[in-house]
Amino acid sequence: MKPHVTLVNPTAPVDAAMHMPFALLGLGYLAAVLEKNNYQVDVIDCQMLKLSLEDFRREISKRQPDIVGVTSSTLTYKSALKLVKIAKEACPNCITVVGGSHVTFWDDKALEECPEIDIVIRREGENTLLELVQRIEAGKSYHDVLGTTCRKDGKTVRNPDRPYIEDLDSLPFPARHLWPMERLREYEDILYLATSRGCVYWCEFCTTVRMHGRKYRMRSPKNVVDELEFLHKTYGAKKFTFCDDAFTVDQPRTEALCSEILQRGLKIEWNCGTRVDMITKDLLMKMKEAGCISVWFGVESGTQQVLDAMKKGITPELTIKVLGWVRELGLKPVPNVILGFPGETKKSAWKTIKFVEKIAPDAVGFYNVATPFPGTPMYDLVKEKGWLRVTDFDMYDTTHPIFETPYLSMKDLGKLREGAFHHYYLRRAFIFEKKRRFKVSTAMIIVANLIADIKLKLRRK
Ligand code: B12
Ligand code: SF4
Repeated sequence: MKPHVTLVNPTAPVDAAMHMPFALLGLGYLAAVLEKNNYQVDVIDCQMLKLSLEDFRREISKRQPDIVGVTSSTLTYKSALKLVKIAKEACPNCITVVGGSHVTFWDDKALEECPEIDIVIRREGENTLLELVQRIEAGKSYHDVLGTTCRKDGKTVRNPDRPYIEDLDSLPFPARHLWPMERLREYEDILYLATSRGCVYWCEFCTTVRMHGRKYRMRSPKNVVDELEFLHKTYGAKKFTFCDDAFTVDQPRTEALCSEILQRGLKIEWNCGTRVDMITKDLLMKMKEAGCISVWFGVESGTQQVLDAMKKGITPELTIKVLGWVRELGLKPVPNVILGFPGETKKSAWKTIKFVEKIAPDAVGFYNVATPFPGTPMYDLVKEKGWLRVTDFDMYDTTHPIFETPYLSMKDLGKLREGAFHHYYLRRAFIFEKKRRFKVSTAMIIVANLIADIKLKLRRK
């Protein structure tokens, strides 16, 4: 009989800063590949359904799958382990598999920390999971599948990596129909898609490039626009986010993608993220013409010294120039910032905050706290230097300080981040007041921000 697979998205810790739920692309692709090969597959999205552990137990008991696959980032790792344990209790004969950006670099430890995990799938999961399911169906051994780590004869075996999928067009579109799409779209009327995998840079803090490879693999413009059209026809979607880490690495492809959208007459709005050194004013103009309204940039820092330490490969001058173009063209720039990277001082952090206010005065900067995710050189450095203070992964949501260096304490880093937001909101309130346009919504944002700060302080005590 063909195995029945249930894929699971764990909940994030209660206090973590979280995004609106949506149909996750990672699980969506895995499900689509299994469906294409005629396996029965379903999804339990604990985050979206707000399921408690007991709710999950009931749900998985009802379904009794043969294979349970749980995804996990660092933030959801602990929650994923709890679900795997429950799945084994509720379906004692099931095989449990975990995958995602955390366990890829925590494979042996995950097997050690959770005896209920049978197999860890590292990096890109589609072909590995498919082979595993096929082996299980055929009753064959699955201890030597490429891209997995598992136990054999009481020992942990890390099988060699599986080569990346070269032809991304060969993948089916993510199986979004396994999520209650109507309900999801009540949260947010935006659909997410990914047009590429991997990156050509090698930033010290980044998990993605170590997950998906230091090579930019991309879908063809035709394949991407086919998906846009499909989503438009199926769900009536008009707003999209491209989740790629660096959407414009291949500029001719981005241009061709825009031409394809225009040629097919798709009236859509979209946003994307990229690097400042991989975009031109002409390309931005073309993107705007094709429906782009906002671009997210990994600005990271306003000081060259910290950018160099991050191995980011950009300069503050270039960031000023590019964000200037973005605003000039009437697009919305979203600067993403990392405060507290090793080498950061209070002085450099404030320089960055002021820098962000200068380059994007109307946008709230995304001030992340430098978080050492396993698998990154930043994690190795922080461990090696003895700077790591917080080992509870529930705190790795990029808002909580996790380590301190001789140049910056955790307390100061926390204060800097709070300071950055206060500065922004107070400045904004001031501007509104000046224009006599101070709104209730602005006041509410300030109050919400203050409450979040108080919560943060209480947690730190
Ligand atoms: C979209 C996105 C989000 C979305 C959705 C998150 C998600 N779980 O998919 C939202 C906005 C919610 C989000 C939030 C956060 N994110 Co985010 N996000 C991304 C982003 C840009 C794309 C994810 C994606 O769709 N990739 C495409 C799919 C195809 O790849 P994939 O998700 O890795 O899935 C493949 C494999 O991992 C594997 N796999 C995954 N799950 C499973 C499960 C099984 C059973 C198997 C077999 C295989 C498997 O197979 C999949 C198919 O090949 C990635 C960067 C990236 N390019 O991956 C960051 C990334 C995942 N996010 C990151 C971070 C830090 C966060 C936040 C903590 C912080 C923040 N400030 O936003 C939160 C945490 C949220 C959470 N619940 O875990 C880090 C994760 C690092 C880590 N070790 O955890 C990443 C890698 C970015 C980076 N540069 O380092 N994020
Ligand atoms: S440019 Fe972005 S995706 Fe590429 S390595 Fe740096 S942070 Fe990661």
